[in-house]
Amino acid sequence: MPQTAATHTFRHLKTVHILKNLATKPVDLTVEGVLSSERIERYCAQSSEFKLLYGTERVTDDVLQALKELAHEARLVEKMEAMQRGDVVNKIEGYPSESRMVLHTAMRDFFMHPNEGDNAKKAAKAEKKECDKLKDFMAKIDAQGKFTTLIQIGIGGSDLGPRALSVAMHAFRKPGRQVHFISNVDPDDASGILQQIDPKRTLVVVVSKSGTTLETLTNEELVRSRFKQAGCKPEEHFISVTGEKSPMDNPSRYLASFYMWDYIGGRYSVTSMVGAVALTFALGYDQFMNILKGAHEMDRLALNPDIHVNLPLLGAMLGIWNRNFLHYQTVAILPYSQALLRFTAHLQQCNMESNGKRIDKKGNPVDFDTGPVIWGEPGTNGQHSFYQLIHQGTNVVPVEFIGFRESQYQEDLNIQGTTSQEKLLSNLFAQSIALAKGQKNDNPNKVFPGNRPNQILLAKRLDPFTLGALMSYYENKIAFQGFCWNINSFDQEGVQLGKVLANKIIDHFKSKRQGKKSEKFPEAEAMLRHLETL
Ligand code: G6Q
Repeated sequence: MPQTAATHTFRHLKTVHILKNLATKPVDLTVEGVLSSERIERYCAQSSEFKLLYGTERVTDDVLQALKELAHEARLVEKMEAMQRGDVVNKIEGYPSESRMVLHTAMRDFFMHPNEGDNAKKAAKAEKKECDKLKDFMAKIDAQGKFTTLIQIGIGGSDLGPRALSVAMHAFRKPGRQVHFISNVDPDDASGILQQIDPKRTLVVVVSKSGTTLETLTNEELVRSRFKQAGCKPEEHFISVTGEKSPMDNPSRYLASFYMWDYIGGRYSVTSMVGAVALTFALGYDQFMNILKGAHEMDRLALNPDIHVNLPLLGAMLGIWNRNFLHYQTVAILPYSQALLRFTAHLQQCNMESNGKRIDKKGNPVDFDTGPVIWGEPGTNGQHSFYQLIHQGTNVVPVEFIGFRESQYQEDLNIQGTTSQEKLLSNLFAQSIALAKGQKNDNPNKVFPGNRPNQILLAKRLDPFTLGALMSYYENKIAFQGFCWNINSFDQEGVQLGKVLANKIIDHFKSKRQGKKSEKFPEAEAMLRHLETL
């Protein structure tokens, strides 16, 4: 059967065979002279605010050409167009599945480009309405001057992205504004935050697309009860962000409600109201708009057919080379920026929930590797921790470094001839070169094998626009990889089984407390007995 964009099996694509051959003899970066300044100059792509330096990846012109052809053969840009215009791309053909559009890109598209589909335009219009509502609401909050603090309660996609961006933008906060997050159903999470705040001066935004998530509903009740104890009326402090008509869409319980829709996946929701409320409270509306503008610029780039301009596509194909042809199992994302402290955790969800899949879009098991394990921490801290394994361990870990020319606060000091920012960047470049080139030595313990692939994404300064673009770079890169593997990157069935079992165990706890009999669940009962005998 001829391969089409809709039905292709990754392994049967023509270019896959070319790449397989090329992978039998990838360039050896440890050979004297291979990692030259010309190579670093040459293997660099630049667009928007970013440069992607990939001379330290194990690629040659032939590999790049084949990756470009693979992207073309699998019609990746066409699929990105289909996603962004609002085709139903979140589905598994022939089986019950979410069957939804995927329109997070419309959340930052108030410009309505003429070639966009009606669905995308409708979604952008609906979001514009929410943004206008939010702008008015925040103007009132600012005028009142009552609230200095905001707590966001949510989990997964309703926590990780907003938290990562909020931490990343600390340097741009309005004076006196604090933002906290509560996500874990561990009661210590809420207690730890509640100790730090004054309820009278605190807004609480409860974020749940479904309005039914156990952790979020539990934490909401816990925080509501503490607010009541402190003499505050929750309906004067609590805001909800939820799906229209969800159980949380209840005006009597909230000061205000903002909406999101089923076509916004949780992990892709930070530019919707899910992130908007906390980020606008912390940074102001205009800076939140700058995040959206940066994200939008990268979304537009993701539609460019030229792989040297379309950075997310290039990043995606380099990842496919490492994953499917050099067969590496994990990817470390290592930002040389303290502000990106929580960014890798956000990307971990985005990546692993999207591309941790074992069937294709027709429900057939795949016979190739899909999404790698994603992990990481900011440098230079990581250097004093897990870099040992990356340099000399038995597993090769491709690395994606992220760096910025300037610091955010721009408060730096020249100590012994260099600023801290220069020291930070020197470390980044040193790691990249050391991983690629390695080191020969007579003492085996001092041998660095090298050929450890890595790339550097560089920008001038991590401001709201750049952060929006950086986030969108990764979102689009992940989508391209999913398109290439022909898997559905937009559902998350894999988290269901544990959730269902947890609810059964919760019922056990309840029945025991009430002295009632409950459904038999011997494995869980045995575990609970261990708990009781502690
Ligand atoms: C993300 C997932 C998941 C989700 C949370 C919270 O893509 O769907 O992480 O965001 O389970 O869900 P609610 O927003 O519905 O509470």
